[in-house]
Amino acid sequence: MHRTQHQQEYNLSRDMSLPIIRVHFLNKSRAFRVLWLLDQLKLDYEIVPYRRDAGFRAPEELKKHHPLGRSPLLELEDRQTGKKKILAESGYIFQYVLKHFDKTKSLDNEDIDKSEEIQYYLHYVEGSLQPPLLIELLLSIVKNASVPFPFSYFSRKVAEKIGEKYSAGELKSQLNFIEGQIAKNDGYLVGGKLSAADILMSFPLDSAFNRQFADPKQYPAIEKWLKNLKTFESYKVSKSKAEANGEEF
Ligand SMILES: N[C@@H](CCC(=O)N[C@@H](CS)C(=O)NCC(=O)O)C(=O)O
Repeated sequence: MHRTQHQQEYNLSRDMSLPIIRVHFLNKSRAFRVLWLLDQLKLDYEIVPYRRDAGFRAPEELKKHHPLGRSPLLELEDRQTGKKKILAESGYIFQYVLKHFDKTKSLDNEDIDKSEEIQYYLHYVEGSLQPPLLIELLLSIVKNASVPFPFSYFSRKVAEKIGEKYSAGELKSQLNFIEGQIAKNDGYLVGGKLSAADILMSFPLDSAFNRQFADPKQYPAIEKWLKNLKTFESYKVSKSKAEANGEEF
């Protein structure tokens, strides 16, 4: 069964009716998970690398492909006509790839309820989980900014208050929710097996721990889940491709 599934995916990657797939990949960004999604599906793709500037922003070249100039972008080029399509938004990119390139539903689920749960996470990740993380990131920049005294005292206090009143508590309740989901789904987000939801959700949760916005010891199921995800061969393959394109882990 396992072998057949791999064989089908392998054939799919050689299918010349598939478009040429290019990932517009910014270092230190959400884009890594798109590489991982494609590698897990054994799809052929090219990487177009971009480096963040000194202000940690994406370079202007990205705007040539999409007006918002954000990464990831997924470019699909029709092999016959040369017509190109650009997809933005990680959740939408995942949804598109599942629909068009995961014919065996290896990262989706045959069970309709479970498939819907996966879709839910594709929206949840950017709609609900990222906002408190972004606020925590901005507050940590304010707290660590080199501002002269006494302004530094006030800016730090304001940042701490916003954190206490909103983002830290909000993040905690979201992490508790995710912790419970993983615990009751045998170590994965949906249906006790790897799905697109795990791949997409790994980035914000890994960043939350790495940036010390949350203590992994308080979320043992999430910590174990992240460790397990990093053992997948596809994860290692994507990681080495990302490193070859300037990423530092
Ligand atoms: N909601 C978008 C967010 C895209 C986004 O903000 N990407 C960041 C990288 S993680 C980016 O390109 N930042 C560069 C910049 O804003 O200049 C998605 O899910 O793809």
